[in-house]
Amino acid sequence: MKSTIVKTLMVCIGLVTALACTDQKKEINYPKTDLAQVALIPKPLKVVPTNSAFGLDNKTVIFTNQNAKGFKEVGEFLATKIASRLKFTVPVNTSTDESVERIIYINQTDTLASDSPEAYQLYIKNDSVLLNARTAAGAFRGIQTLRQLIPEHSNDTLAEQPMWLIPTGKISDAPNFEYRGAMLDVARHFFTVEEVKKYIDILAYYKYNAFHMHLTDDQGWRIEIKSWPKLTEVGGKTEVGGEEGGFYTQDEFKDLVAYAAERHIQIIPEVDMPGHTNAASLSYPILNGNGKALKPYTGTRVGFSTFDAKKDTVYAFLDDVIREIAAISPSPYFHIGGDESHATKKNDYILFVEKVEKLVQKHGKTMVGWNEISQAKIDPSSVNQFWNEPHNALVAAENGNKIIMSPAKKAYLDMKYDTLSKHGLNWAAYIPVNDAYNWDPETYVEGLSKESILGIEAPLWSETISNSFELEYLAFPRAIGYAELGWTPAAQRDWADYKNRLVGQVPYMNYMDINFYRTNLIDWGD
Ligand code: TNX
Repeated sequence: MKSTIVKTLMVCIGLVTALACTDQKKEINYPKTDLAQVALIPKPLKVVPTNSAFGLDNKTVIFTNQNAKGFKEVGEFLATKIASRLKFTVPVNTSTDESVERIIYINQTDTLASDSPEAYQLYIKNDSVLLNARTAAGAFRGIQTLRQLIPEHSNDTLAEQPMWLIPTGKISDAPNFEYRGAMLDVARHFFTVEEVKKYIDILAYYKYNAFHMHLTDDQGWRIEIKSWPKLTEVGGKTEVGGEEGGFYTQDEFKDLVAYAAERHIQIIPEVDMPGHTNAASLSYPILNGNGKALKPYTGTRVGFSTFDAKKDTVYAFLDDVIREIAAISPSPYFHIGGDESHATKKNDYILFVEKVEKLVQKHGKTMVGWNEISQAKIDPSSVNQFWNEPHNALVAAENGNKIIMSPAKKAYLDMKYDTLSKHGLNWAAYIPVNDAYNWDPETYVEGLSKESILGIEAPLWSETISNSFELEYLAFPRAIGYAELGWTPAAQRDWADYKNRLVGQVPYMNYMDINFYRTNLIDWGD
């Protein structure tokens, strides 16, 4: 059998476009299934159904390209997900078992039409699935599509053991934007490592590739800084509403980074400054620049705190903070916040952003900041995150900066759905599920060209939420729609079609125990 597998593999690799891999032991008369009818989100670029099925069962094996970096791990990730959901083991690169009947082959190739590192192609035939990708990240996106193609129920009549029928055909896919992010504010309320991991796992299923963590704010400092220990000893002990807060040790943060990296998601750390810094100044009063007495803050107002932009100690402190975080953060980006610094004089704000940009660069990172940073003279390589002032985004684009699109009126996951919403704010808008989907990041800011847009990010501020249950109520299903806005070009997006595909996510959301908001804009079929 070993030689048969090798032969099958060689045929698969050699003849990717032909009908290969027909090393079948017994003919299975597969029922018709239609690849074009599966509820895939984000919608792939191109789907060509061939109206038969691949039977996924315990006689399936996974093989991956062995010398391409990260491909084996992608195969193992798929096997783990199959094992936990379908309750059988699929060997990866090891099987010599006589009973092997079908193969999933994950192959590195440089010949895809799209040059995106996340592009992939899936060829699904009766006896083989061939996934071609340029990089492991592309292969990882491809296996999310494959996971979504596995039906909820098995067919128990075709073979002795249950078989999950995956429709045959060809999918060619690549993302519209290179940056597809979600942000979680762990400062207003602390979220545990396990809670954050669950969110990341769901985001990965919808092909997100960036997770931005808002690690510090007036109400709490959430990351251990070894050279300034009071940040967590004092600043980590509070949160909105007066509960106990919390923080991540550097080891815990590294664990989160590694968990996200396994899912080809980068974590972008944010230290918000010079405003939103009450917790830091409370820990080290020398940093304070607003001249007022410091006390722990557990309310939800913004804009009252500031670092002292004129003090050398502040920059010595930030040098340490950025150095320590950069050392455990492989993302090329470091987010400095920079929003709502209403207690900082304008000249001080400009001086501060320019000095901090240098520190970020000194530690090998590209600076990201909320749209206000374009008031300063910043390096064209820095990134501007648009949330409320189109004018600032345009100034940034003119300066050569790339923009991350997070308009509060459309993309803020902390906005209520409607007046009845149990959690959330409404200062920017009510954002029902259809409004969250029906806008175009490419045309939202008039005068901003696609070339200037790095991608889209959906921030989830946590003034009104404090655990996974509440987080999921605001994030889902809207975050699923933002995944499609980041991946699928506008011409292929359609609310009526999306609505049906969203209903198709219910089995996954139930399986993952996601507390999604059952909006009555959608017929959930129950
Ligand atoms: C504005 S958006 C903020 C946050 C709040 C959020 C609440 C931004 C850059 N700043 O400090 O949490 O509104 O929606």
